[in-house]
Amino acid sequence: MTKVRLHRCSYTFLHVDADACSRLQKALDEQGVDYEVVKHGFGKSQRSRAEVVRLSGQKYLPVLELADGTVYREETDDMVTKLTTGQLPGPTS
Ligand SMILES: N[C@@H](CCC(=O)N[C@@H](CS)C(=O)NCC(=O)O)C(=O)O
Repeated sequence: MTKVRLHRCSYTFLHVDADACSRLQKALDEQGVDYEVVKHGFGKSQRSRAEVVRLSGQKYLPVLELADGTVYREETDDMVTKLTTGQLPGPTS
């Protein structure tokens, strides 16, 4: 098992709920999950998000890599709901 990895956009100075990555990061903090941040540029193209596409099959962030290596991406509000209700598809520690 490894630490959870939060793949998020590089706009880490945005702490507003309009920002999807910030919403999930805030929820991880509130749940006390130990995670590391992996930043990706705010690219709009498939090419500039090649690493995200390779990992998750699509280009949007945030993406979570859970402690068992499971890669998880859905609409952010669904990710937050599953995190807070213990329904993530893998462990957080
Ligand atoms: N509706 C999506 C929006 C996700 C989203 O827009 N994420 C931003 C980063 S915070 C992104 O990846 N933007 C890249 C783009 O719009 O091409 C969600 O709630 O997950």
